[in-house]
Amino acid sequence: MSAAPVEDIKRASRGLRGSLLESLADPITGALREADQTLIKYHGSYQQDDRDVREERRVTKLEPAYSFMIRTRTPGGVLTPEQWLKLDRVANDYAERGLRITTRQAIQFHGVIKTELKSTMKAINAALIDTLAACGDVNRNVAVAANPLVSGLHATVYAQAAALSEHLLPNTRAYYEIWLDEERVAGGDEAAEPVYGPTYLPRKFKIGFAIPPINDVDVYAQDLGFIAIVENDALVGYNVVVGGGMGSTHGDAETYPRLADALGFITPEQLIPVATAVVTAQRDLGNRTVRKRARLKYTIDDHGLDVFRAEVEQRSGITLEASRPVDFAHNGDRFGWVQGEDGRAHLTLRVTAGRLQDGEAGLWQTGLRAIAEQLQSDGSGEFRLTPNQNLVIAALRPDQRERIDALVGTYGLDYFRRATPLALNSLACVALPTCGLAMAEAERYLPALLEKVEARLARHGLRDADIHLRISGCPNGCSRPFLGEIALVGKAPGRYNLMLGADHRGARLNALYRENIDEAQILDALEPLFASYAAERSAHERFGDFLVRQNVVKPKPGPIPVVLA
Ligand code: SRM
Ligand code: SF4
Repeated sequence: MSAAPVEDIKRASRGLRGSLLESLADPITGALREADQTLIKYHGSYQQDDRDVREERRVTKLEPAYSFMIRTRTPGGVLTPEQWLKLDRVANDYAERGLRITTRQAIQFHGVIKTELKSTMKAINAALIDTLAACGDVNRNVAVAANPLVSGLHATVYAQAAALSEHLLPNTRAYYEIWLDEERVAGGDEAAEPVYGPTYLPRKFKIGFAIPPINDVDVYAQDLGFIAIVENDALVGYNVVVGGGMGSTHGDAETYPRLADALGFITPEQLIPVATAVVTAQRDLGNRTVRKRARLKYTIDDHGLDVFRAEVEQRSGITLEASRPVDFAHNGDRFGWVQGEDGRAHLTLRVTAGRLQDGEAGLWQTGLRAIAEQLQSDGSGEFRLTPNQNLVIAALRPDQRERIDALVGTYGLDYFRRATPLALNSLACVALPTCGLAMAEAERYLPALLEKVEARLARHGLRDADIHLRISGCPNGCSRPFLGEIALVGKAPGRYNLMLGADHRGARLNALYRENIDEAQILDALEPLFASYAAERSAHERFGDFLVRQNVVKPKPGPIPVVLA
């Protein structure tokens, strides 16, 4: 697809204003004007329609059931209890289907109608949370390891990530004028954008910070990743990795998932200049003609890693040192209670597909409201969203544990105690009914799929096998499926590509095993593999590694060596 229309919209937008005000004021339709549908993304919102009723409304000649998804900018997913309560209120007052934790530690609201969009934005901002640049061709929400074990280090890395997120925000005042009624600054429409320039980036851009040994952010899937290097319990710097990304298009070999390459090592002080140099190099070298080839991963493949590194060094004035050795244990979360090194306690809850809504699987919204109120009255504790769509009730004093445990039990939020490892580590993107790009179900199908795969595992004594399963409704890869030991990638309603053989550390992509198959075929394809895994695996050998060792699939080697049993 040509990128020209989007480039033109950005250039003509007068600092992302476009005709959003006119679109919002138009009472005839629940939609925005076409160009404004692109521009609103930079304000953190997508126009969508309810795909469950699309056909029925078409037949009855009604316009699609338009509504808006809104995504927060919450670097590292850290929220105070006060902020939680305000976002919970937003979900009740304006949205459908509760709150949704995303794979980049944001909260999404679905189903907000156009006439309530501005009130919703105001209510989110009243919680001192904005949505600016949560979507669009800019730096997105910065992901940060939620690992609660290393409290001091988490605080340091989080502070750097939050500062970088602020540094890379667009300068435009449009957001504040349109949603928060701030006065237009006299003398011009466009604030200078020293980092982005008038057409912003060629494509979305994503940054993640990992703290080994846990790779919960899937650092190799980021455009720009920082891996904390710790010596004697202190942060000495970061390994910088560039060019990760998941998105691809079925049948288009020009697009592919790719893991990030090592750029080199930097000290903490060098973070902002190096990150800015990577972003501006992508701004200037990225493909602005073919949008599907516009991500940094393609810029690096087109120009070569060495050329890109030289560009970053020249722009930042910093020569990167050789990367330091790193290894990761896994890319999942640590569930249950852990005691941080500073004595604070942290409880990680499993949230299936990130959806926080009252239902048979627990009173998630009501229960978390009660917990937030408790933290508020205790004057201690915070929430951390994880990049695996889970929730940490973090930084608690030891005396708070019992009260929080009681609330977790009362509202049925203790699924993590019963769930199989397969269920604990699974990821699903939103897909239907809101995602306009979904080809198959993901979030809504995950619970049923898990039950069926668990039953097949149980037949081979593998109920407790720790296997990472991911499902996405299309190959854009929002649940980072190409890093799943087992992954289903939507192809058509009820049909998926079955991908196998990633490792469990986020350091090796999987490979296609069977194309365009339905549920029965998926289960039948997995069953003999479970049987041979049960019979022939080596001690501690993970499912993905086993499949590679057995030549069931032949994925490309990843960025850090894997020792196959
Ligand atoms: Fe995503 C587009 C949901 C993380 C790759 N993503 C979308 C849209 C906005 C559909 C659209 O463009 O119309 C989805 C909205 C669905 C809905 O109804 O809410 C959507 N993406 C999500 C979320 C909510 C999935 C989730 O289940 O949590 C995640 C929000 C993250 C956030 O808070 O910012 C989400 N998306 C990701 C990730 C994972 C990550 O960033 O770690 C990826 C793969 C990494 C990457 O970017 O390569 C991802 N989303 C995409 C792509 C493919 C981009 C590409 O390079 O081709 C698209 C389509 C596009 O941009 O054209 C997309
Ligand atoms: Fe939508 Fe595809 Fe992303 Fe799933 S992976 S949320 S179906 S764009």
